[in-house]
Amino acid sequence: MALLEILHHPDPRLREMAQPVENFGADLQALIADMFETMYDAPGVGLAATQVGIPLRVAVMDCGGEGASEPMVMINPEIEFLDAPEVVDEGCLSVPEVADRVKRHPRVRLHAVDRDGKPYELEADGLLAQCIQHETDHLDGKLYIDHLSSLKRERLLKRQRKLRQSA
Ligand code: GNR
Ligand code: NI
Repeated sequence: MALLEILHHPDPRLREMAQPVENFGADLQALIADMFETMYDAPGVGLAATQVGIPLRVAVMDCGGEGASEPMVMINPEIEFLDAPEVVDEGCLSVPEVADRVKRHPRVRLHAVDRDGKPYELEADGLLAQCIQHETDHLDGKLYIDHLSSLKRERLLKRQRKLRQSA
């Protein structure tokens, strides 16, 4: 197991379109183990392979609330939106120090495969639904700040620069 380096905006590797996973062998299992270790260490509730410089469509998540750990692996995800988007607070390990409000769908149905390549489906709401959308965006080379107006995005990044200078 190893801790992986989490890339920060504006690293161009965060903008790559990740490729579907086709090989579910030992390399993938090792990557997933390292991603869980890196996510829990950060700490975060989700991590996409894109964030550690691996352009494959795999993400790990643990959105279990109240201390209940619920590790999940999502590979080659497809999302069905089940309702209209609403404003929620969001942050990202690749855009550290700041957070802002974006629109996400409160309920989604996820179609994905697990770490062994077996297809599964689940309906999610709350933080898990938000995380599924956030991580799938990463796999498409998108960040939550892309959902902000350019004015709000510039203000956020300026606030981030100030926080980092004073740190
Ligand atoms: O740890 C994280 N918290 C979070 C909070 C609200 C919405 C999304 C997230 S995901 C984030 C970890 C991360 O950057 N995953 O890509
Ligand atoms: Ni993120």
